[in-house]
Parts: sequence; C-alpha cells; structure tokens
Amino acid sequence: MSAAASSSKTERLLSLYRTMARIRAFESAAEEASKGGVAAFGATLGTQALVRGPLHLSTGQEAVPAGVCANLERTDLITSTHRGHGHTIAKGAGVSPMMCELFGRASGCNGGKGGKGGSMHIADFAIGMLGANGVVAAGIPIAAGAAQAIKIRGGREIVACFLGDGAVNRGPFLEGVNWARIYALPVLLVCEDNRYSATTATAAMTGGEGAAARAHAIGIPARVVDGNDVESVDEAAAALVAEVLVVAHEAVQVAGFGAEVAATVAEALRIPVKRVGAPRIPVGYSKPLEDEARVTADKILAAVFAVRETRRWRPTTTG
Ligand SMILES: Cc1ncc(C[n+]2csc(CCOP(=O)(O)OP(=O)(O)O)c2C)c(N)n1
Ligand SMILES: [Mg+2]
Repeated sequence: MSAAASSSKTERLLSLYRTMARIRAFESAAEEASKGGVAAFGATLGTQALVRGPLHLSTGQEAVPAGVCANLERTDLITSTHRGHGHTIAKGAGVSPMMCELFGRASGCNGGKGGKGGSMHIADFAIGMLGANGVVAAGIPIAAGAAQAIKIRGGREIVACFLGDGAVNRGPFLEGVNWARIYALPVLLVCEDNRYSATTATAAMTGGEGAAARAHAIGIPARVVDGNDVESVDEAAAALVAEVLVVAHEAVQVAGFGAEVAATVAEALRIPVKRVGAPRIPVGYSKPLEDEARVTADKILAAVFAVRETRRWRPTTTG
C-alpha cells in the first residue's frame, strides 16, 4: 500500500472511530440522565431525572451506523428503529439538540416540534434523518415512500433504512421491501441483527435463515457482515450503495396481460419501462367467453346485493 493510500485509510478509520466514540458517549450520558426517570433504569414517581419516558439505547451497536452513514451524502435520507440515537449522530446531527430532545425541551432537534418526539421519535430533517420509530418495521414503508419520491423527482439520493432483526417478521417488511424491489427504488436496507427482539431470542420466532435469505427471496442482493467490525460494515455499505444506485436507474420490466396499464402507471411515476415481448393473450380467451363471464359476474353481484338487502340491520322500536 502506498504512503498516500495508507494515510487516507488511517484517516478513514479515525473518522469511523470518532463517530463510534461519539455515539457511545451520547448513549452513556443519556443513560445517566435517565436514572430514576425511565422504567428500565428504576423510574420513581416525582423524579427529577432529565430524561423521562421510553429510552432505547444502542450501546454496543455503534459500528453499524458509523460504517453505513460514512457512505452517505448529507442529502441522502435515513429511517430508523426505536433505537435511533446512533443513526441520528452518524448521519450528522448535533448531540446538544439531540440531548435537548430527550429532555423534552423546545430546543430539541425535532424542528418546530422540538421536545415532543423524545428518544423513540427523534428526527432531524435538516440532515435527512426522517425519524426513529416506536412501531417495529414501520420505518421500512417510510423509506420506500421517500425513495419513491426521490425517483419521481429524478433525484440521485438514496435512503438507508435501518431495521432490527425482529422487523423481518412483520408485514411491513414484506410489503416495503417488495415495493422497493419492483420499482427499483434507491433504498439500502440495513438489518441490525443483535439476535434479540428486545427481550425475546429472535431465532425462536423466525422461520428460515433470517433477513438476508428473505431479501434474496424478494430479488434483493444482500450481504452478511460482522456488525462489530466497522471496516467490514464500511466496505459492504460502499459496495451496496453503488449497487443501489445502479439498480435505481434500471428500467422496470413489464410483460404480458395488463402490461400497458403497468407501463402507464410506471411512466406516470417517471420510472423507466422496458417492455418484454408482446402482451400474451390467455389460452382460451375469446370475446363470447368474456361476455358470458361478465353476465355471470353481474348475476353473482346482483345475488350478493340481494342478500345484503335482506340482512340490513334495522333499529328495533321499543315501547
Ligand atoms: C408493531 C410492534 N409490535 C411490538 C412492539 C413492541 N416491541 C418493542 S421493541 C420490540 C423488539 C424489536 O426487535 P428488533 O427489531 O430486533 O430490535 P432490537 O430491540 O433488537 O433493537 C418489540 C416487539 C412494537 N414496538 N411494535
Ligand atoms: Mg434485534
């Protein structure tokens, strides 16, 4: 390795380490400030603690936000989980406004709503942090929606979506990830697999091989790296960000029956469309058959409405 390459590698590692140290310091301070005020840390009535209410720390998980966010631009966006402090710091938020947010002060980082989000809904739109989220997996459709907006605008930003290993068992994971795939949206999904879903071992409630296997099944390239090794996270994030940008500029393929409608929708969303072959007519399709089917459908509908009519609830008169 040349001297220049070696010094730039040292600079990179120092910068990653600084982010990790900053996150750890913030989490330690938040824990200290919450003593007596938060259930997990011995809440007492009439407490004078500065942080009150829910507080979810990410102590020990610093390498993931540091390694991922080092590959994002300021204009890129992130969504987060209920443990959002580390992601917010790594994306570039100031720690003082963040701590004010935890203290419930108007000077908190949540913009015009400063102090109302607290730990679990911490956000900072100025640096592209769209919010921590108290609902497991809820950040995924938000990330897909934000990425759809970027695509409609013709932007080149990406959205990094942090999720926990517990999120892969919820419906929004399938819906959000599938949506991102079919519309080739610029989303980087980052699953922080700490083997637990809060207090429950994730393996005991997850079928199959977990997040990466599920991503593969939906057609998304995935890598598994050691989340304690910031260099590995950094390298994987760099490669995946590049891949996301390529995929995001890929045309969606439409083919077969209904292809024209799909193409019209995609074009309205300014998504490039590639038509694959001519629309196929289903075997056995013919005009008389279609007419017959329509008559049958009308009869069924009429029957359904008739049943509904007879069963309509009417208030009983008393007295
Ligand atoms: C929809 C929903 N169900 C249940 C909960 C309660 N809950 C809070 S954290 C958590 C576990 C989340 O696990 P994971 O995504 O792995 O995150 P971790 O706590 O490990 O960081 C659960 C079930 C919730 N917040 N939202
Ligand atoms: Mg977990």
